[in-house]
Amino acid sequence: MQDCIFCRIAAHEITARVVYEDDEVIAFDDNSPQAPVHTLVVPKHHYDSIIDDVPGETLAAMARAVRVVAERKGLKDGFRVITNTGEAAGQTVGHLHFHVLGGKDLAAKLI
Ligand code: DGP
Repeated sequence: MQDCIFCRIAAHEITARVVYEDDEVIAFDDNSPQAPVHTLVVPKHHYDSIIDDVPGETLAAMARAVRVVAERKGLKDGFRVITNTGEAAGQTVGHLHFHVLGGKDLAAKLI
């Protein structure tokens, strides 16, 4: 989708700080970080959100990318993965993405 910012990042039309990339997935640092580590894991194919009939293979590729991001960012003590779904949840970019958050103590709060 040409008007989708994450599709454009996945196509390298817009630059981002890429942490990991393979044929299915790109992971890059969020440009408005909410934690010392805040990286987004994004499928290269466009899905609006987690409820958009996402193939299991894509979800598995995203999970593998989360693990690589955690390793590369040194999140050995733990981290949080969330995916906002819909406007009421605060989803602002309509392309499926996992937020990987860490680098500080997140245990006290739900989000
Ligand atoms: P959400 O609100 O769950 O849809 O999260 C969208 C995130 O995407 C938000 O934390 C900011 C980030 N973001 C939006 N546009 C860009 C961009 O152009 N580059 C990068 N690196 N991050 C972006």
